[in-house]
Amino acid sequence: MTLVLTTYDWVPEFARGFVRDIRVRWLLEELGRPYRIETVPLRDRTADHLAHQPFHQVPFIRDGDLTLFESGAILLHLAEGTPLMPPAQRPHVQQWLIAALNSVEPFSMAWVIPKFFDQDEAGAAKREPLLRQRLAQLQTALGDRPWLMGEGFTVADLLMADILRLPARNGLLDDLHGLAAYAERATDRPAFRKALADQMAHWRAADERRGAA
Ligand SMILES: N[C@@H](CCC(=O)N[C@@H](CS)C(=O)NCC(=O)O)C(=O)O
Repeated sequence: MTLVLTTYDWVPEFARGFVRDIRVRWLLEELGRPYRIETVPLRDRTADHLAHQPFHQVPFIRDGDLTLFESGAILLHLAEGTPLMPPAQRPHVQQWLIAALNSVEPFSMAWVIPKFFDQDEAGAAKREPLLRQRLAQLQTALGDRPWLMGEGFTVADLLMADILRLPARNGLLDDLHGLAAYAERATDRPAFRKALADQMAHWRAADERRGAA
């Protein structure tokens, strides 16, 4: 049965390319796993949406009989048994994936919310030093390795690199050359490019449907 990935039916311009279904699309492209997209309304959120995602968010997936929300849990589930989660490295891949979610993303979000959602530059500036500190620490931990596990790209790199995209785009990696190169290496992968192009096409199609309505 084809895996179903659910995202919003439409989002405003500033969120495009960053809605977290991108992580799942990216992994599915890396794995060459077919999937189709379904949507839930962003504006008039439904009870059916809440039944699949208790915080009324996206993404969530349906994989056969299994329904899963939380992008991290979805990535862990899909990567299991694939080269993106080598069995010998499993505990450390999980460690870095959770570090991405729990030790890096919260600092990024604490800066993203004032900067992009609230348009509060002073608030964002207050959060920036802590985010910069985390990013510098991450660069030190990465050292000279191409990927967090060494030679092989894993699902932990996929998630970490996705989380680095907004800080990178806004110049926060400009002085962190090793980390910037890591993020670029990851997002240069054909699977990411395809995932991003597909997500952007999804929003364009949503605009067209709105225009036609
Ligand atoms: N921890 C959740 C966060 C999901 C999340 O923040 N989704 C955003 C889209 S990227 C969303 O649904 N935002 C709308 C909202 O929070 O109401 C995950 O990683 O899946």
